Amino acid sequence: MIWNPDKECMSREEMRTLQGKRLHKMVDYVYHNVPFYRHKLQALGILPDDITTIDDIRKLPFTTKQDLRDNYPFGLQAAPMSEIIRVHASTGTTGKPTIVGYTRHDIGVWSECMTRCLSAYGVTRDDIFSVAYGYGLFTGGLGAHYGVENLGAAVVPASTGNSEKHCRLICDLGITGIACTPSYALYLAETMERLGIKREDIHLRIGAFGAEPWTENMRHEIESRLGLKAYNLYGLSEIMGPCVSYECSEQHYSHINEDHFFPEIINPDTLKPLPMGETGELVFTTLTKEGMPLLRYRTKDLCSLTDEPCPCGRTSVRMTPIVGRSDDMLIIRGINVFPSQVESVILSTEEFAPRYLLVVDRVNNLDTLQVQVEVRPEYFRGADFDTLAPLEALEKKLEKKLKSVLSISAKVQLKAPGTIERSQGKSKFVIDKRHIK
Ligand code: DLL
Repeated sequence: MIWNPDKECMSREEMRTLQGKRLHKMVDYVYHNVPFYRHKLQALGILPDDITTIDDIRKLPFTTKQDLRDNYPFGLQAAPMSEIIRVHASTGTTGKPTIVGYTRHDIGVWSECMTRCLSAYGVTRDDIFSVAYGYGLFTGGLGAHYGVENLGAAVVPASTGNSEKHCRLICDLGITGIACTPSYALYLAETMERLGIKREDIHLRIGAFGAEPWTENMRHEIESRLGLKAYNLYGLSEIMGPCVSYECSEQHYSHINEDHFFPEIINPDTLKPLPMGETGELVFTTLTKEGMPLLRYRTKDLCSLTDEPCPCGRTSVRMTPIVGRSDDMLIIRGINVFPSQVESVILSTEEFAPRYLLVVDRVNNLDTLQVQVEVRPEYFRGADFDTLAPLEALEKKLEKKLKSVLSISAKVQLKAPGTIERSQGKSKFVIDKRHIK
């Protein structure tokens, strides 16, 4: 079902007119409420009245994750704190998270956009829908939750962890829909098999999967093991959370809620906009956000856009699946991890040399992270490296620190000085064995 045909099926001209009006309002709003943007616009000699159509967006400056970091925690917030009713956080590149504040209006827009996604997947008021994204600072849990409630289906806030109990509930309550990362869906399938729950015992029919890249092969595997139809759900905290784009029944790319989030594709090196169909970095401008509006935010996600009509009747621009990143961010168990975060933890611990290697793998459908790191020669005494108790304590110390910074567990493997391979050219800090691209 199309939840909001007025917006989802607007003619292209109407949509562009609406986007132009909203962009003008947005630029005026940030000019008067966010000194960071006022200074940037002033430096470019741009006044809000210079922005009248959506094509004028190309005159505006870009915003990066570094800008968010430099203005931590609330520097890019436009609304006064008295208007903020929710705060989420996402991973920063070196430890400081990105903080996003939402006004009541923002939470309303988020719920509406998330409801459009669920509706496109075929969720109805009769469904019992389990949300198994993490609840908390991560936007996945509460973001999906509000959409399900707004649609009128029954939400089961399962969150992550406690997988056995969750599997039993799926079976006992006759849960019909689920939202989680695609890798967690496979893990749940495996848990059910272990518990002896068969496909005939469960009634799942729809899955809303995202927060990490996934392939057609994964889609087929999830669908055949859980007996449901698996749909893509895309989003990012800086722009809103889950709800930015969604697949319809055609499952041919994801419709963008572009009356709220205006997409562009740029060449990440020249920053020049690319035409429809060309792959580059996805950039979003929020058109209606009050809490932390962003102009031309560089997502670092690589994909392309199409405005060809979709047989489903929606007229919105669609994005292809994410084919990679223009930075080195990894997504491990749905959590964003930057090698630079690991590096900053290592460098803040005097026993370690700045020589490390991250090994990411997928074991029984769960992502694993191993951090190999060299111990400084002065801390590395003796020949039999592996059996030295003080080094074990050191290992545990680093694991604890990494867990608190990354929010996921990493297995640390200490290495003797000089044993992590030095490369001739570019240093290789990450080995990703998962083959999900
Ligand atoms: O992952 C929001 C979300 C929650 C989306 C639940 C979908 C479902 P962040 O933690 O800020 O927000 O991470 C955003 O995750 O820039 C992409 O690199 C990646 N990502 C999110 N959805 C998808 C997807 C949430 N469907 C970053 N396919 C984004 C591929 C995705 N990558």
